[in-house]
Amino acid sequence: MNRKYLKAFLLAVTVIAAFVVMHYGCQESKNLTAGDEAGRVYVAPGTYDEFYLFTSGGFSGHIGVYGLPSGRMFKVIPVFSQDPEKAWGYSEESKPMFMTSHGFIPWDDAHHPKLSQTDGIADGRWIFINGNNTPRIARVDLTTFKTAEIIEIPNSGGNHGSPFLTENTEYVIASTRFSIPIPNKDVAIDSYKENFKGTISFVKVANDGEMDVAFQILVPGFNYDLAHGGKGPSHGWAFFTSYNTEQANTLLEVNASQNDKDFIAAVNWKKAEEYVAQGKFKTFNTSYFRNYFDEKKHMGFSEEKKTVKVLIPEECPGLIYYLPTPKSPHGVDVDPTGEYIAAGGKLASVIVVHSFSKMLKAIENKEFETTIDGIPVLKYESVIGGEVTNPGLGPLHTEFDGNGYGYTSSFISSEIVKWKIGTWEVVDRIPAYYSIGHLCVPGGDTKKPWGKYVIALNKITKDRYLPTGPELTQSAQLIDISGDKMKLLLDFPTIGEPHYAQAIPSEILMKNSKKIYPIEENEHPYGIKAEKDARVVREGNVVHVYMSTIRTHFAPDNIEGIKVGDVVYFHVTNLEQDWDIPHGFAVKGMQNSELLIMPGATETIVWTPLKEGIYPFYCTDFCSALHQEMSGYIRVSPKGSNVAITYGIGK
Ligand code: RUQ
Ligand code: CUA
Repeated sequence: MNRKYLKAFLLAVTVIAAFVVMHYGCQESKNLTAGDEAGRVYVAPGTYDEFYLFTSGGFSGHIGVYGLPSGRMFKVIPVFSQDPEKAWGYSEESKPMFMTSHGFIPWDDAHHPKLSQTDGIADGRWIFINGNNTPRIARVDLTTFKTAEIIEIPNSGGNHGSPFLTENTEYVIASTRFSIPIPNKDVAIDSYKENFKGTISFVKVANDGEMDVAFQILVPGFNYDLAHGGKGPSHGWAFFTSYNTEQANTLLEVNASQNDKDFIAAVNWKKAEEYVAQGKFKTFNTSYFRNYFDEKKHMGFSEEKKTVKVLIPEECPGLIYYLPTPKSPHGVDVDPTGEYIAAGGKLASVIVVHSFSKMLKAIENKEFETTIDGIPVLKYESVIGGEVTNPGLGPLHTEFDGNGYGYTSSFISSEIVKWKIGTWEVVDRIPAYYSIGHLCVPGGDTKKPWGKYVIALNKITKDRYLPTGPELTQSAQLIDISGDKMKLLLDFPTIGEPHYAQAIPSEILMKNSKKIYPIEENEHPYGIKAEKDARVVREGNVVHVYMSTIRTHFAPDNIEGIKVGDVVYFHVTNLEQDWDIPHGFAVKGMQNSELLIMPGATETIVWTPLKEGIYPFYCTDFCSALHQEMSGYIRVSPKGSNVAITYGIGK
């Protein structure tokens, strides 16, 4: 080969290499606009300035939606709690969403919002949240910001350790806060040790979001607290903290704080899938409900399920291991690389960080301390990756910034502590006002955190805000983490008690936000497509009012022939096809909430008039200059009167 050819050859090699690198590089940084068939959006890690923040409402049962960095509230999404503003839990269509095996339950305690993920990165399709009290998981659609599905978790005494996710939203996971007899039965409470058990549940999420309890694992009767799915190398595993390994059933504050170490349960869910496929499960009879909202029919549906697959650890070797963890651990958080599992300890003075690779080695070498109900307990020294030794008092939860640092909330000393992964040294700390519970870094529990901020979610705000009677607001604090030193930027109050929160760049959600429901796609059985179809139909003592709204009138707006004791269904269709033009509907003396009907939707509310007379009704949402004119009258006649049904508008 002469010189000239050699040169040309080398040039060609370089060009090909550059092309390969570029191509590979592109594959690596899938950007915002790319999506797969399931509609998942990939988001390049990078810098974003604006975020949506979703906070749990705790005992309010809602999700709060805020903007970051402004801290301004945009919306309250009713999930487990009735909301008369949106008729959530009052309208006929939404009532099925509250069905459980205990009947209609219009409230729950919502703790942990969790954004759906693809490749371990939040993808903006849905946000899940747990109902802690009557065990449930909800899925909220992030195109409509509306609760789309609620599934009850069977064989559970309370759903706190939930709804954490596996890397591609294969499963939402859940663990029992309280152990109970499984199946539940009437036993003496002090037979706890003999009769009470816990469960860990894996709820399958289909491509369209539909949830289904795939299997459960029966575990010893401890209290299971929080959870996280593995990622990267630990994808395929999920981690659950437990406390009360003493199995106390009274005065837990003393009796459940005896053991020096409790456990993190490490579950190999890929192995669980194999066991299920091999038929190694027991079928338990039970009852639980799945409720979902059909966006075309504009209606919720409820179905009861009667069996669930349960795996027993003793019969499934390799399914689950216990990692000893000091003093009633609370949060369990996996770092972006998937190697480190950080445990909060409500009563601990160190943050214990387990190493996933050491755990695998310890399992391989059978470095077990003992076995509990078929679950090997690994040796503490064999799994420990490091200890952060001065994290303040009562470390609870950790999030990560993607630059090699962890941020831990310490409840008792009321601060956020920043520490370095690997050296475990504390590099910065900032006080929280006061009593911080969870904290949130945008993407801080994913493979590629967006960083920039940490949000402190505080329980107590005494002397921070104007007094509001015996109860003061809870609050969030926005802290800049872009430099070496954390900097407090802003305080803002939150609705309910924020436990956890999740944030996602606004760009991802904004463009998917739904503006209207196309009226031609409205399949509500009592919906109408045009004002001319508005009518009133009597069927015995049931009256159906097919009503329409458009700026600025109802059709019909005069209705006669209703009688005391009738059951009147108002099916109100909003014919508007413009963004942000809902109409409201309220009747004087109706023992119910208003309706707030979105453009193109139909909603139904029931009224049983108790007294004869004239009843005004009106639109509650200031929709145009003639909003005050948007009203009508219903005439109610005595029972047995012969006033015929008549209705109309403009006559
Ligand atoms: S829990 S802090 Cu559900 Cu930590 Cu509230
Ligand atoms: Cu419609 Cu006000």
